[in-house]
Amino acid sequence: MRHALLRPPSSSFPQGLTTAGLGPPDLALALEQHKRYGAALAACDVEVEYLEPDPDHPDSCFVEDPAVVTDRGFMLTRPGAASRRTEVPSMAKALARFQKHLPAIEAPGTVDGGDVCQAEDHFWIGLTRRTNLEGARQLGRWLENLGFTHETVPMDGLDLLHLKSGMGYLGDRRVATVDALANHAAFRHYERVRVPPEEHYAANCTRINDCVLIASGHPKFETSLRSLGYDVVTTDMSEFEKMDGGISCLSLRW
Ligand code: CIR
Repeated sequence: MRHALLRPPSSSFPQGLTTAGLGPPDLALALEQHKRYGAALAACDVEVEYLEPDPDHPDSCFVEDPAVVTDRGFMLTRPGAASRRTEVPSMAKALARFQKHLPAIEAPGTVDGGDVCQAEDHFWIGLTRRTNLEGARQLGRWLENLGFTHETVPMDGLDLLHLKSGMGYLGDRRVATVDALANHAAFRHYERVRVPPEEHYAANCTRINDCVLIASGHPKFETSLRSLGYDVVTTDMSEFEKMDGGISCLSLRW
């Protein structure tokens, strides 16, 4: 992994979508945390590029959702939340420098990048309120053409915004998961690393080169990862958690 694309939160960040019930975010602190997040990625040996803040789109710092990026190609999504669909044109502009023709999920399909998790040559696609079956079908066809395999992970009845709100791929055929996803058939061939219920927010973790990036303040999960030999990098995410965002959503990485 060499590149990461980030977009700082803008003045409208506190008006974004949220179900967290944790109160309004502090914008100045969010900007500080975003800077530290970028520095954490750079410490994991990734070149970090910043897009301009976009006050017309309060959720636009969650750059993971309007695109799916792989080392074989990029695709634009069609986010499940109507207020986020107009984030796609500016993401298209940002990614056009890397790939001339950008395919996109088309209506009535919807996909949020937060529902898409890569494990080597395989992709899990969460079916949630944000990603529907038609979107997963379109994404799956595109992935197959690039030589990847894929499967859907139905998430009815689970209290999770996105697939990656409850799990993260750690590399080495290991998946960090909350209990609600741990026994899902999709992960049966992988070693599961349990994220304890009181630390469930940390399940949205991401492997970057030799590091695993997790939200700070989750000591049990951090200890499990360290005992497996991972180089754990922590960063404070409190203001993004208030807006339902986790570690993976703040960057596109490839
Ligand atoms: C939303 O509801 O769309 C944003 N407030 C949070 C998106 C988080 N994105 C992600 O987990 N990939």
